[in-house]
Amino acid sequence: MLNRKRAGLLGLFGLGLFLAAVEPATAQSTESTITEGLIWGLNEKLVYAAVPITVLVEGILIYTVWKFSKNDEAKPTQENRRLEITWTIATAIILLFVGVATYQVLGSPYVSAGSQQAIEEPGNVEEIEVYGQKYVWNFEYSVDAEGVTASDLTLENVTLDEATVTNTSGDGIQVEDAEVSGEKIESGTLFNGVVTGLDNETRDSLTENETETFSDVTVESATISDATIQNGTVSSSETMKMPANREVTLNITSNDWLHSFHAPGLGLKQDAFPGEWNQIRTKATETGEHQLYCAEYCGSGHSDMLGQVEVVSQEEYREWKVDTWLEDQQ
Ligand SMILES: [Cu+2]
Repeated sequence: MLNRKRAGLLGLFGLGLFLAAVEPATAQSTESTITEGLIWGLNEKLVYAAVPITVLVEGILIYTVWKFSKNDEAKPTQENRRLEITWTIATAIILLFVGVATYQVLGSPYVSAGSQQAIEEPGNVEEIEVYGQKYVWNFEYSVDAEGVTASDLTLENVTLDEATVTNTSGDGIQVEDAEVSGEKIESGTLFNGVVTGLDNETRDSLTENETETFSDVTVESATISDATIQNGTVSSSETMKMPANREVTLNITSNDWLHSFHAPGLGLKQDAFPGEWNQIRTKATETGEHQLYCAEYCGSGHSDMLGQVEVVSQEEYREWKVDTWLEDQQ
């Protein structure tokens, strides 16, 4: 037979156990991206609203069972207007809280890309193209970089379309608007190149630092220094690089059929449909490596459709892109 004191202690012990059980769910808010922070923040708010309600309801239930278990005759409850109005209003307030808190998160552009809500820094967004395909993830990045120097690198077939060539006698030729393997170099200096399409007479007639514009000039086996790369692209497979502390938009599509980009460690998930582009907008708050999955059953190799998301510093990200771009030119 339980007395009141024992029942109270038992109740407290049960409450402690329950709180210990829900604690891990609220403690996981590590926030490696703004998106993840928003999602876990909402989860935390809802858990803190749900716990007191659960304790109250279960408490009343247990108390009622204990208190009235020895009644031989069940008596009907009298109408209690005050109690009915109280629980109606309390429920409305709780639902309103859940609705407003959820809408704030679901309406955020970091959770629902394409949302009308304003974003923190609208400019300076890094865009990465994501292609799902049986059974691998491929990524494409754009390269716009200044001051790229690769003096030990040999470029093949540099086409100077409407280029401005300055004869700097031995210091290399300066180029503007050059095209390297179909990619544009805004300006730079080419060394050691064999210039074709520019006849010797014209070249020799150029005095030092004189500038002339030519079309269809080709430079073979040249090296490059201090170039500005514009509209270049590089790609990677399985591992996606991503800069930290910078706005990122992932444009996601599929080359064959349904897949789903899912990086739970970053709080990111979006379907990949062929012929359509879905977006994820986010900003990583720290560097690190995260597992990437395909979260849409896509065939026999679905479980092997794994990848990595590497969040690196902005400098490392830029360097990686430029190095990869230069390697691709060789
Ligand atoms: Cu898949």
